[in-house]
Amino acid sequence: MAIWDPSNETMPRSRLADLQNERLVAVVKRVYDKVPFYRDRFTSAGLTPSDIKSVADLQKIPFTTKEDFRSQYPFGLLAVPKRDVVRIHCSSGTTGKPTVVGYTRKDLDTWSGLVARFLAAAGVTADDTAQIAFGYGLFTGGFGLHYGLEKIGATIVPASSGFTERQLRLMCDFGVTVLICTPSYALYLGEAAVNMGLQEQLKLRVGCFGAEPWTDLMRESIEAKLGILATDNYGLSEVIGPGVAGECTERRGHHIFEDHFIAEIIDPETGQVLGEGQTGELVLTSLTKEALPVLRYRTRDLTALHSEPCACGRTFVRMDRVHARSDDMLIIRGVNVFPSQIETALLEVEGTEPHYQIIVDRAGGMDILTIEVEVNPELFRDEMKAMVALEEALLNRLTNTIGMRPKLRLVEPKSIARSEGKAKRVIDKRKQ
Ligand code: DLL
Repeated sequence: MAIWDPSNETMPRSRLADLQNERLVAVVKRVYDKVPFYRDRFTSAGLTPSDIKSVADLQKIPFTTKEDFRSQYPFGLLAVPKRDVVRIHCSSGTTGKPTVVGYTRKDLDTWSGLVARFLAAAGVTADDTAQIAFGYGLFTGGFGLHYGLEKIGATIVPASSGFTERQLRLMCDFGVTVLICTPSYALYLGEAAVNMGLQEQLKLRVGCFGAEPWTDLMRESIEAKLGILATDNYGLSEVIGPGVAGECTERRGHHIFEDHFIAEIIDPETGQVLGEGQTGELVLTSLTKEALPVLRYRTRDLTALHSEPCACGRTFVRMDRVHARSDDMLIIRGVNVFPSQIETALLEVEGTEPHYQIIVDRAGGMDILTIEVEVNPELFRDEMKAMVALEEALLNRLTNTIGMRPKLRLVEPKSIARSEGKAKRVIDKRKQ
């Protein structure tokens, strides 16, 4: 059976179960043989690959976490020799060290096929002109969507992120019909289109958005401003990038591409596997990745699974759209940011106190990250020059650590409210 086969999407559940069993047994054997990390994990759990005979045995396998990626930085989780890796991508980690993922040539083909699947499910065809306004770089969004669209045969406008006026100009001039970006940027583009009086000139019909949570209200607003059907797709670097799951035009949850990934839902506190329809943390096992297969990866994303048939005919289970996480990771303009990264960066620069607050807000559809930090009393009394130097040093350190330039406010000693219990470091006004 082909590694990427769109007909798999409608296969009977019994055949899918056989395929998953076969692929799981093979991937377990491969990681045990090729990745010392997994061999050690299996040994510590008293397991050998022969203990995993089918998906029914999956729960015996220990979880893999983002911390494991960090401890194996950069290439410890590779299951192939480095010379077989043809691409590397990253996502930000908890301490400034990114999570590194690698792809073989075959992985890139599998990946583009998976992205093509959700694009096709959203109604994208070879007749479309698609503008990619995701950043092209270490983030999996730009390149991931690019090659998926090539597989579909759409005409690609690789605009990358930013330069909003130019984005809109290109869309009007080239008759762009499909927009690819984060939902927050889509909203921003929509608002800019209204302000620039360009709505009538836009030919957009479909949006394929992902990489961050968004509400139904936001969806309605994007659709009204851009005149499109807005669809959602889900993925994460550690598992492959975009292309883990996506909505069909029914938009009743994301179909998970189960011929390539096994999905489980666990209680984030106990690790206990939960039943259908119960909300918990999504755990994913990759079945076909060559360079970097993952077993039972804890995504930290909260969702629930549903297996009743979908009107579109796809037999894959659906997951609810993701609105929350079980850890403190923030997603700001599509970039993953952990409060602990910010704290580390702040404390590395001399002249600050360990009292700070992280404020995330949204204005004109754009996320705004502001960090307030107390300056130490001597410096605060000092002349202005020292404060300017401190501000510059902090901004550089923060930008390097989290991958975006925040707004910074240096505030007087003792001006940030002290708490008697857990400090409330993050104020996410987007949720209020
Ligand atoms: O965001 C991959 C991606 C790119 C998905 C483009 C879709 C489109 P990471 O940077 O590793 O990868 O971030 C993964 O982003 O664990 C979720 O918390 C969040 N996320 C991704 N898609 C969605 C979505 C890419 N549709 C993390 N809804 C994940 C809500 C999402 N959250």
